[in-house]
Amino acid sequence: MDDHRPVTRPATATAGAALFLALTLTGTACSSDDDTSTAGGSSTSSSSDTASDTSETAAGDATTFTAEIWVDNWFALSIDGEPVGEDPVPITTERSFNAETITFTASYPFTVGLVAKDYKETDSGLEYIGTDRQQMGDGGLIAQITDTATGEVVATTDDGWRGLVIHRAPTNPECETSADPDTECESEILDEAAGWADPDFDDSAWTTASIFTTHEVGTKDGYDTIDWDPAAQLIWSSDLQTDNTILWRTVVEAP
Ligand SMILES: [Ca+2]
Ligand SMILES: [Ca+2]
Repeated sequence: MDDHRPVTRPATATAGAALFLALTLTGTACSSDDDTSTAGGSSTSSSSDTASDTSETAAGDATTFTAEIWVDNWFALSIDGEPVGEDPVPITTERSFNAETITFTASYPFTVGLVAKDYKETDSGLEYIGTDRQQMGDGGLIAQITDTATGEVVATTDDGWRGLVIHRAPTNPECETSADPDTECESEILDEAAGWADPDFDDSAWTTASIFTTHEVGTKDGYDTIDWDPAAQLIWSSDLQTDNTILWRTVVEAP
């Protein structure tokens, strides 16, 4: 049931690589998959001075960070345009409410790019289609990034994050109870813009995040396993239900 995303699939072609990185928790390997990894950046080996950079120490100020992320239902994380990890639990897993920890290296300032997906069975936007649980389903995201050495929280999800909805469905929510949602539900689907997670991408036209309560999101499972900083807030677009895939960006400045 995960094959109904012909629009978004090409842009997530690095998913396999990202999964590898998540499992190895390095964020340093796998730089040969596509042009995004070489164009991206400084998360592990600075691209600004290829002649001398043989490791993160060459940059002089690279720091190791720990990202803790909980998304209803799935995410992929990039730093300066380079994939560093993704939720290893497939979005198709029922009750995919796990939290994940990803370690990466970067130098300030660095750009966080995060794809967040609420589960949908098809492009109708619905889940549990054909059962008595057929519904739109809702999303939600919270994340915090910590300097691994000092323990200082240097970034949290808040209303400063900018997002772009690239899968919205159904745009006619009354189809939620349709016996044929794949025909009757309407959607708005965009491609991921090339380089959207790169530091120099212009996100000024994207909208800032909306803040939600734990009750509104219905946090559960992995959410409760993380000691969230008080500044970390649950975010999404303005619509938890119909906005299913969102690209998120924020820039982390030196504290
Ligand atoms: Ca969901
Ligand atoms: Ca939804």
